[in-house]
Amino acid sequence: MINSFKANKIHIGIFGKRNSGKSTLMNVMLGQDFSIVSNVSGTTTDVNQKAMELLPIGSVIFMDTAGFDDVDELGLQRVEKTFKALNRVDVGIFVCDYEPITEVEEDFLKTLSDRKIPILAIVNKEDEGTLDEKSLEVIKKYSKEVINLSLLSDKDARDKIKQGLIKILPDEVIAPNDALNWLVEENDNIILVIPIDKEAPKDRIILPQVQIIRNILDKNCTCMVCKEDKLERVLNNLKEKPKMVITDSQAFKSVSRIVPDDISLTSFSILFARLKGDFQTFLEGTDKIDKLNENDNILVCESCTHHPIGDDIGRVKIPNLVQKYTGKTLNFEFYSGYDFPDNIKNYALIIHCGACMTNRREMLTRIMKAKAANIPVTNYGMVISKCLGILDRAVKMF
Ligand SMILES: Nc1nc2c(ncn2[C@@H]2O[C@H](COP(=O)(O)OP(=O)(O)OP(=O)(O)O)[C@@H](O)[C@H]2O)c(=O)[nH]1
Ligand code: SF4
Ligand SMILES: [Mg+2]
Repeated sequence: MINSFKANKIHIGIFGKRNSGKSTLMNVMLGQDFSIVSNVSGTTTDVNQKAMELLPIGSVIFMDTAGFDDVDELGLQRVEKTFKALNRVDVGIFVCDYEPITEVEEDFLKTLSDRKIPILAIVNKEDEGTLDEKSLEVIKKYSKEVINLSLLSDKDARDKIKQGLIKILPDEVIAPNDALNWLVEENDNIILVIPIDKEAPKDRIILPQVQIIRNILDKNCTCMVCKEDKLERVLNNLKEKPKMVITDSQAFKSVSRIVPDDISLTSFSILFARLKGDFQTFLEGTDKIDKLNENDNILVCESCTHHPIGDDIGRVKIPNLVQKYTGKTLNFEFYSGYDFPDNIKNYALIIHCGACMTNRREMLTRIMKAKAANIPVTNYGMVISKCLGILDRAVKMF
């Protein structure tokens, strides 16, 4: 399953004139000495690429390239390779320093822009000098975002670049709308379990469930929908084993008893953790529940002011579940709305809602704020599964 993710990695090309700091940037992002860095102009002679999991954005491939201003015969061949790399990139990081922008640099920016490749411009070596206003204007003309920094001395360089990427990545790259990607194949049967209790909205089913049904149909799979008390009957009546069962988190415990171990089982909110946030970050954040201390402060955060399936999941059910699971008394604070609180440093954990009313870019910005403050963050679905002791099963298929 994991291998099939490769084709879908976000390709990030690093471009710039020789010695601007491209390889340094690559190493900063990778957190390791991968590309050779030196003050000799033209050190990188080929396209060096490396895949990584760039939390919270997802799977990416960074591509370090040779400077596009190389001039001798061999240099021109290198430049050709750099230009060829443009065919593979989803987004370009343009690296320059404080020296005035040259014609070659402007031409390259124009090429990226003509090809509709979003540009994040990094004006590097801030420790040594500042770029003139005229050059800055040229860069701004072509770039979606410009960041001044020093890759060598700025400790936050990596986070600043990640934030820049979150801002400029195209919607379809940063927020795929297919929650079932890589999980099902054509003709698979999928069962959805939707409890209709007093909290369910009248005469309709909620947006995340509708979206999953649409995803199932788009994949030419078959979708069966039932309440939890009918699940056993549906399973018994099926001639073919279903590929997966997806349940509302609140029914997870009873559903997990009914669904045999050889059938994948997960919840709507865990599927949405991939679409609206970052699965890995949330999974790591969930670990914090085991390390909570008495009286720790926990922020329960909802992206909108109204929850369509009753207002007590965040305020009552999650706090009760976490306290019962940990056996500790914890202080829960609640926040709902389109903004995110500025001061989060006093929280031991942030538990976020499924974020169905917001987009992934917004969620990633929140995750980055939490990461910058070193606060673990997770979501409702993962917390519920964890506290019910079924998280391992719910995430097994990913
Ligand atoms: N002062 C200063 N020097 C930097 C900074 N970032 C990179 N350098 C230095 O600039 C030089 C070139 O860095 P590289 O990362 O090799 O640059 P490059 O763009 O990959 O160069 P080529 O591969 O030759 O095209 C090295 O000596 C780096 O240490 C910075 O923020 N400040
Ligand atoms: S955005 Fe959050 S709080 Fe609002 S309906 Fe969706 S899951 Fe509930
Ligand atoms: Mg280099």
